[in-house]
Amino acid sequence: MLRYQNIFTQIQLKAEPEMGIALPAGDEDRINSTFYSYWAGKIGQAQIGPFYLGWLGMISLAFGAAAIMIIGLNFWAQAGWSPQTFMREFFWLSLDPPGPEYGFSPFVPLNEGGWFILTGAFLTISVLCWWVRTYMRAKSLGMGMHIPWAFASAIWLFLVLGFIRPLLLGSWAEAVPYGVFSHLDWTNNFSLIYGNLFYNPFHALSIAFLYGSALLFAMHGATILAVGRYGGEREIEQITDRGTASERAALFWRWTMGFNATMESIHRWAWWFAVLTTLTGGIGILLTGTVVDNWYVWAQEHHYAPS
Ligand code: 07D
Repeated sequence: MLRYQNIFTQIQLKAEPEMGIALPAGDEDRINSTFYSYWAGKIGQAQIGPFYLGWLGMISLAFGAAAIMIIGLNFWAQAGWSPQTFMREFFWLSLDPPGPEYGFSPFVPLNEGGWFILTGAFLTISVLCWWVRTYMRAKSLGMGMHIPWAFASAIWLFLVLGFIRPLLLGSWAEAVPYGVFSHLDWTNNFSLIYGNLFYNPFHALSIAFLYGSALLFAMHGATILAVGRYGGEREIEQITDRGTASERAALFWRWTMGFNATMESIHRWAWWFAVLTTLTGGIGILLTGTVVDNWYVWAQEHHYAPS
């Protein structure tokens, strides 16, 4: 069957909704209603839906919403239940972990960090259910597991920061607070306490992959847009043809830097850079305070910083 496939079109088609491939038997938790959004059509597909929610999606949204509600209500209580103060002080409000006197005990009075532990538990349930959902939906569509594994890398850093490292150090007080400026202050203090995080080689690797991800994304996005007039966004279809958008895109990089990634490999480059950002980041945070107490001293001992 002939299908109109260009998702970057300027023309917004409004016809019978595209419902996609049939779901496997026994996998029918789909909300089949759809609608069109003009503004969504400006940046991608105008058709919204069908959604697949299912039990995992519902559990995830419920726990995620409960976590955000707990954070919000704690903020509001700190603002003396005044909406104006809540808005004005929003960036400074914070839900903090229990103090060091509570160690890693799960039984902490709510107003002394109990809410923080509950929020972390709810957020973790929410994020893990969403992960299983990405796994199940990818399986259901016969896709590879690249999205769930990339997401798992981000969840690894999230769990190291909020759970695994505090567990290893036996103290909730090590966890990152929920708040805009408070979490920024936490990162700054963390760096100062452990002797300047710039000397942690895993932080350095994480930065290299983060910056590298941005660079690769900019290069790839720009290349594909630049050959859009030749249908460059139909990347894989064009891979074997001559004179196509793909060939021009590849030639551009070969001429300017002597090497070109392929239409397939550029996505592997991007995937690995993104995944390694949080993978190396999590390793760096886990080592801090457990294996290494002062990164500057560590760097001096390893002839990485001047003695
Ligand atoms: C955080 C984890 C995944 C998130 C998930 C989301 C929800 C719901 C909702 C709460 C992003 C789950 C949650 C869905 C949430 C509600 C309501 C991913 C995350 C699954 N640094 N630094 C990094 C730079 C300095 C410090 C990474 C640059 C100073 C600390 C990155 C500089 C100090 C930590 C990076 C710089 C310092 C980091 C983050 C420059 C003091 C970390 C990667 C130029 C400020 C984290 C190893 C990322 C890390 C981290 C960049 C400087 C401290 C590469 C560019 C010297 C403590 N820094 N940094 O993708 O991994 O995060 O370190 O100065 O913990 Mg740094």
